[in-house]
Amino acid sequence: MVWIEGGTFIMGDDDERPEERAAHEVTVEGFWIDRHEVTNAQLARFVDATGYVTLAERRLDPKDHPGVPPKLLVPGAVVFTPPDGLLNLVDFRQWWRYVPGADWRHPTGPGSSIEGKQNHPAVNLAYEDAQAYARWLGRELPTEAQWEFAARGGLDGATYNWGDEYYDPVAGWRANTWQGLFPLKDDVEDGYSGAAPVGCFAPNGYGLLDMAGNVWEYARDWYVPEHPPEPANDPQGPGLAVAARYAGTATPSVVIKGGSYLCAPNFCARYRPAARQPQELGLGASHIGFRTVAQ
Ligand SMILES: [Ca+2]
Ligand SMILES: [Ca+2]
Repeated sequence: MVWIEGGTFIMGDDDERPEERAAHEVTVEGFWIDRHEVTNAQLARFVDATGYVTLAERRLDPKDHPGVPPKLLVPGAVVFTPPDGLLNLVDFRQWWRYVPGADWRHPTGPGSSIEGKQNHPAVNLAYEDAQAYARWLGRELPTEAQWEFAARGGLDGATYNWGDEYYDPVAGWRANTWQGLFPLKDDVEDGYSGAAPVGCFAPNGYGLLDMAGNVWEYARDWYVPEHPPEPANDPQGPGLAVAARYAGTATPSVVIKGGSYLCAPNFCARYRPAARQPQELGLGASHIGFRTVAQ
């Protein structure tokens, strides 16, 4: 882990997507954070030691899913599948599939495995799985403020973790993202199609790896579709009640940060520290992992 000295920074970005507004000052205390995304090898140690079964491996209880036919109550995760053609860039069902049997040991479903991928980020995990791992180590998931502060690596106000230019021909690619036309064709100019082993790209100013791209990472916070104006300087983020009010449901989504190998300039471009996206509870995906923090 890496010690991050606390400090005050500008969280959010007024010039990018609406959900990143309003940019506001936040102060975080010092904390430890994992240098890299939690890997398959690390998750395996947790599972071996505790017998923990991830959500994507558990049988689904019909009581929790009233009205869903039993044959659809099969555990799995959401897996990216490049489409042959594309009608629009709105309907994500063209490139996301719920795959029964997809879990952290089977990243793209039955028949796939993590053999030779011990240093890849663990994926297809639900928020509660990530939290269970963190708590086993006496840690937590980072708050969104902690995560964003750490991602910026001391470059307060920069668009990217490394500066203001997405691509510098001299420095080369700084993160595992998607080059070419998403979701049809990944030109793989950065050398990696899909997730890469952790730490294939240069660290940020705090020595942290893959704080942009590779896989998204869970933050601890509930998601609201903007940074709430009050309290402006609360590093804990909005509480459940506030997020539930925004979401109109008792179980709002949580925040994910950092973007992934699927983020492309023509689509989400969320490989920026201010970028954020909601992820529903109880569902893992092939482009989402996590890292932990300790006080
Ligand atoms: Ca890539
Ligand atoms: Ca990442």
